Amino acid sequence: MLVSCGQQNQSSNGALSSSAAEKVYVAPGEQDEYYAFLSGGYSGNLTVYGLPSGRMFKEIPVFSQFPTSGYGYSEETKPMLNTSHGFVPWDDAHHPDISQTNGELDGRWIFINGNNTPRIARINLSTFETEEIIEVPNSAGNHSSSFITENTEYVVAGTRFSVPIPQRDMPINEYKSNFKGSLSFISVDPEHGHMDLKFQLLMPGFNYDLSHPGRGKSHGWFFFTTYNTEEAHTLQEVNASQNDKDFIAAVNWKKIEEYVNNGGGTKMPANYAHNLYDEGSHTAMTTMKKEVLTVDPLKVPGAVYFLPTPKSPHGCDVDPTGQYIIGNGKLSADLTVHSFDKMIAAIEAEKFDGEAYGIPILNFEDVLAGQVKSGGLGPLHTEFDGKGNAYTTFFISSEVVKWKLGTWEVIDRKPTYYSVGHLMIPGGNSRKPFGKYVVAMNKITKDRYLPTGPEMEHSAQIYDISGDKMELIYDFPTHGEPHYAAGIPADILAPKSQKIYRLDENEHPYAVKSPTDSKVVRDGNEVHIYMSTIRSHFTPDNIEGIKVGDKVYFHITNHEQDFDVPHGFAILGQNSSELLIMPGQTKSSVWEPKQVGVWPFYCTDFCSALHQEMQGYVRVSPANSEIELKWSLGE
Ligand code: RUQ
Ligand code: CUA
Repeated sequence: MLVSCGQQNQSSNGALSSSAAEKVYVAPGEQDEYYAFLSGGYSGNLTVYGLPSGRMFKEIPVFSQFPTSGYGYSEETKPMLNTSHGFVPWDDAHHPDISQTNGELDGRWIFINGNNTPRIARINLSTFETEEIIEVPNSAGNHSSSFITENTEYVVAGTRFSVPIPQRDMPINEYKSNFKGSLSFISVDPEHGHMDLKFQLLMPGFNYDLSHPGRGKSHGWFFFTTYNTEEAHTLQEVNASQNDKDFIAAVNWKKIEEYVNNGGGTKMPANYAHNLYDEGSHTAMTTMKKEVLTVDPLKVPGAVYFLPTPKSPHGCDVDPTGQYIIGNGKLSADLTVHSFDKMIAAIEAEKFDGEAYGIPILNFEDVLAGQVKSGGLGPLHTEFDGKGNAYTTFFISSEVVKWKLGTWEVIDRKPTYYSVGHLMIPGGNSRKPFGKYVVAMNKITKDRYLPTGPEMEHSAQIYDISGDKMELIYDFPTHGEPHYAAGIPADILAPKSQKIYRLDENEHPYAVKSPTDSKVVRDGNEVHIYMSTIRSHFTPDNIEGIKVGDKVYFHITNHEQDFDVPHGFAILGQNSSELLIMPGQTKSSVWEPKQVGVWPFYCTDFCSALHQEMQGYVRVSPANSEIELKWSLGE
């Protein structure tokens, strides 16, 4: 810590004394080498950056309403935010993970978890749009999520807080041995990516903090760190730190899958939302699911084991070979590395050190591969470069420590500014990492940027890790609070990025394929306006016959078929956001005029030299007026 503080004072020239500036400089017109997707934490979103430039390309709305695009405000996207608790337009998103094939990034989708109202989202990596959100029942603080198995068979979601399952009214102090922790395995359809909650493992009432899949030799297993094995229900900061060791839970999901496929498990009533966005109609639909298949681990012998791990471990990371499982005890200085081979040998020899709620506990020494005497404080997360090295973050001593797998020796350490949480190497959670850069995501910014009042954006730092020693080369502010991130080479994603939606493939029920089909239809007090738009007008742009008390739906189809030419739409007094409509897309907004008058609407996206002319009027008459519906353009 003292070392890092000493270096900190010289950091302004420290980082730039080498050729650091050159290493991050992506000249105007040039493109970055990697995409980095940073979770937005309490923004509920996902942000897209370029590496090494640190330039932010886009914010993708996921669990939060987003006026910039109208996500969560438009009629088509509102259903994405439905849950069993009603419309929940916010969440806390932590861990993005990119889909894989044979343990390598395939760049089809990225998944991310919502913690607070447990949900998992899937984002399409050619449209960069959220396509699906599934709620996770029987979960609370969905934190050990959303990590995927090496052929994207499952996206896995573990509960952080244990709760009564099913939920019921009971005294809090009866937590111990009554509350349970659910680990959910959500299958992913290999062709379309559609998610389905296949089974839920009901575990003892610990906190399940983080998780990662086995890979290579350990494919078929999943590992979860636990804390609060004390099962304390109050003053956790003291009461959940009593045990010298907690566990990593090793789950053989292949075994459970087989059990379930043979009719095993118990169906339990549940209530959770499954929201799916349809590409053809550009519209999301919610289905409420009523049942979940639960599995009692004791009914599947050989499926779940506990690996003792010191001291309230946080991160749970698996190296690219699948051999080493690293548990970072956040209250311990040393890192614990378990060996998959040793774990299997101990299981086969049935060498157990007792059990917890019937689940066998392995001997710490039997499964230990080694310990890294890190010299750091507060280890949290580990990533890998694919060259036999691991990189671990230390929150308290604010540093990244590089160490060698197998010999456990520390090779290098560099300070972060300050209090780093996760770190990310593109592909660092796969069989094939791209070990050129590591991005550290920090919790405290303080003096790094110009002050902006009491709150500063969080910061991220890029280190060049191509040599033996890490080199800090860049520092940039982030959006929300990024926890984990996922990176991927640009040449996997960029070529398949979608440019437009084809108008002839638009299946939206209110789409207007030709401006001559534009119309206004009244149905009681509901009015549907079928509108089209192209540079630089709306069709129609004058509408009369609307009355106070009407519910007016604007359904707008963007007739552009050119890359990067969205049009926007907003009308005075609208109780939601604008819309941003992509070429070929139809989007809808509701307006309930409350006052008579002539109200303007306009395009919100500066789309052409005549963008300011892109406007129209709606005449609103008293509720009892006899004015006929009438619409026109150019009359
Ligand atoms: S967490 S800073 Cu939400 Cu992944 Cu460890
Ligand atoms: Cu269309 Cu501005």
